[in-house]
Amino acid sequence: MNRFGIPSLVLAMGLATGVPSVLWAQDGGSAPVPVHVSLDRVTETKPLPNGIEIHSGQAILQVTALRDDLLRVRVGAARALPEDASWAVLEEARRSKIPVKAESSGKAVGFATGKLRVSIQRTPLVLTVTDLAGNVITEDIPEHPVEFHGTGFRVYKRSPEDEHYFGLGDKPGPLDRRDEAFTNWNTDSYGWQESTDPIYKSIPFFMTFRKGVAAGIFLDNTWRSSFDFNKELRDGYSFGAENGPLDYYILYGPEPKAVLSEWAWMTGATPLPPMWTLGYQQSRYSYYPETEVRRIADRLRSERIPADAIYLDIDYQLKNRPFTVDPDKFPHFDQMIKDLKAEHLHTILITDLHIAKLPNQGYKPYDEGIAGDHFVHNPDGSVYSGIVWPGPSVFPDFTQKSSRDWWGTLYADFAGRGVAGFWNDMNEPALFEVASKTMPDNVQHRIDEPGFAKRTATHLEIHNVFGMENSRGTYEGLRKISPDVRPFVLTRASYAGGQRYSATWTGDNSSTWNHLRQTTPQLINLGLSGFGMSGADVGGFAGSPQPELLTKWLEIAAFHPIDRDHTSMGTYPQEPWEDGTTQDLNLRRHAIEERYKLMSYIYTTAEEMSRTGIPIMRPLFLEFPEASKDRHPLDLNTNNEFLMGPDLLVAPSPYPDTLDDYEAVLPPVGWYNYWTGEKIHVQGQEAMRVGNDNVPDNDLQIFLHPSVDAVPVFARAGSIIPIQPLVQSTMDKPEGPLTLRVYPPSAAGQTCEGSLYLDDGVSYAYQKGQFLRLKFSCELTSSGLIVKIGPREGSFTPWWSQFSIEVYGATKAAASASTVSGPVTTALDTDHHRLQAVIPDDGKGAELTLAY
Ligand code: NBV
Repeated sequence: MNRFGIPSLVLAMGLATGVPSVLWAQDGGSAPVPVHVSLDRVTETKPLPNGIEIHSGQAILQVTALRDDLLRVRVGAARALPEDASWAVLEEARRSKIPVKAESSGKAVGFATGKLRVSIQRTPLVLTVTDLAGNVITEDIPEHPVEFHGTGFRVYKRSPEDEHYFGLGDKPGPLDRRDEAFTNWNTDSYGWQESTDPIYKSIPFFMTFRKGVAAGIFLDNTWRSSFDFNKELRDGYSFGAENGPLDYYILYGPEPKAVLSEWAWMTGATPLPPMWTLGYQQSRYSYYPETEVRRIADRLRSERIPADAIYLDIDYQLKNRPFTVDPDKFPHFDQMIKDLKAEHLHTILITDLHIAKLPNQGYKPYDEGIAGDHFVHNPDGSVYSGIVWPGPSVFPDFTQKSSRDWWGTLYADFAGRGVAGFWNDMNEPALFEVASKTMPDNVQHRIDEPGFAKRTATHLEIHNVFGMENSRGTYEGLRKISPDVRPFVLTRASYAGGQRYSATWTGDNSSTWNHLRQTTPQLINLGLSGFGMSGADVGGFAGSPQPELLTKWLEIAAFHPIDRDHTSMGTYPQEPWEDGTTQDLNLRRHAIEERYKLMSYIYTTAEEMSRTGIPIMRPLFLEFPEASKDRHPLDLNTNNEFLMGPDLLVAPSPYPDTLDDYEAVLPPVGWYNYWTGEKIHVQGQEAMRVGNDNVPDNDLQIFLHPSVDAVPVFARAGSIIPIQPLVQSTMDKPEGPLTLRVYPPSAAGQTCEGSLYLDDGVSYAYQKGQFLRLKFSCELTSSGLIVKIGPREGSFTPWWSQFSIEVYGATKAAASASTVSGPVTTALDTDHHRLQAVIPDDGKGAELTLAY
């Protein structure tokens, strides 16, 4: 056996003969199953209007073009292609077709789209995809043809040494997946570490990036799958699964953002989140009784820690039974939710999927579920039960639409009582008292789903998609219960495409500096896998953080998509006012306040994500794919930096527990210190142009001195960032003007841009035009700066009536300032390196001309 469980003898036979080989085994006397199929040469070709079909003996390989930049490859071992169905890829995307131009030569056959060229060499069979500029996007390895062994398969691709790999969901470890190997099998991983694999999610999608050219590969297979980047073969990567369809997609950039937009086109983008979910969230396992929840809420307000949500973990329930409330611990549950709402705090409840097995006890989720036959079965047809928090429990059959729909109805009661969000934990699914930590492999699920053939499937096939379908049931149920309210669902397990239904977090991390450090690669890779609404337990789940660690974590997480402080049972209290000096409290508060001041910017970024699939938290190479000399991903030089949205670069120390100076990389566009407003002077940088071969790598680096005070943040030269007056909750109306921080570009003639998106933050009225979109720009001239604000788009009326325009990098007072209505007064603030002018906003747009 080699490391993928393939018998070596079989492998050797297939490789040695060089002909398509098929060995047959009898599967318990029923249909024969090919034990070894190797697609090593083309025996027949069939052009298709949208691609090509190839036969290699019994095996069929079909490559089709869904778009000019998106291909699908399906392979069947024995005369038939796998079922054309998917949990991840939207029906419209799978049905999409474009006509292609067939191409053939003596040696190869293939086709071309408007952006890609597909070539299949006849002997040995090698599939190569190049772009029209000749860049190889992906290429089979001739010595390692696509092979099936029994029910499993493996695909090998060439891996040039300067190619890098990103994505694969929440897997811990470095940002670049190169030189690592991974398994997909959703696993409850309390206390996971940097080397733990697998953990909670399976997202078999990764992005390749080489010399500024990005592409994506998605293996649409829910069985246990594995990915190997340069471990088995130094110059190759491979992917495979132990069963199920060989069905993969090739996404072409060349810009990495284009790959993400295609991914969103295929699998859906993160929906526009309710604005309050971008606020600070307070959690722990568990706040109870009711008086404790009220104490936390009151303390958040009295300490003036801005916050939008409080979580109730499992202990609010009666004997851990989902969809119940313990009346002793929470005697006035409904009133408590109302009171929290009056304090502008939303309540989020955990609702695990394991339903207590309580026959004849009037427990509605069990009784209804049994009556409707909604729980998964044992092979003998009886209802499967296993032990989780409530004791013996049964599990909804989420791959059956009717059962998902029923699950969704369970939320009507809590939603009606004012609960604002729901948390789906333990949905790998996690089971107690069994070595596998999950259901037995032979548990029977029913697939009864539009687009799929109706059939039963074993747990082996459904396991990795179970959590996603759980969150889907929750999300779709909430959509029906309150059609005009945007749901908030937080899931722990998921599969590719799960971002359509739910936000996620990185599970049970630990209160260590290394885990804080780990948040950057992990959240970036989640974003590159589609999950742009994600967070890590701030302060760490397992254990209790040192005071400085909690402070630093809150400082950094203020720039993460989700900012939720959460900790385990039995740990020291971890709220921002706990365990630390007054200075710690002030710094923690200040970090959260900054997030609230940035809310318009964060929300604008979230709206962009909902349209384009570009995540809130971004690696540097996503915005600056051409920035380094040899066009390698800039992030490989940085360790811990990330971008929040397009314009803010956050540069925490790679070793946050040390006091040593460290190097940060600033992409060559010019930057301002976000905190002080000062222009950063990097030698030679202002003259640099992105994509210029003369970019000297070492000049992109600056040295930073770590300090507990704040994490270094830089604003991109050429950006305009909206800042709003501080509020204590997104439900508060900000008082005062909307500030536009203008960070001028580096040279006269250059421009800057920015935008703002706003709506009511909670409903779908924006889909009927009730939104506000503003576009900002500026132009640096030889005599000053012109700032332009476009007219309002959409019918939503904002809270402000004035703009406060702050131009950064200013060193002297303006000689003159005016709008079309006449001269404007300006003020120079040398401490903050800015010139400020306040102008009215009548909704029609404005132009401020500054001379200095
Ligand atoms: O529900 C309790 C916890 C929860 O706080 C945590 O965030 C989850 O990841 N849950 C796991 C169950 C067991 C924790 C040991």
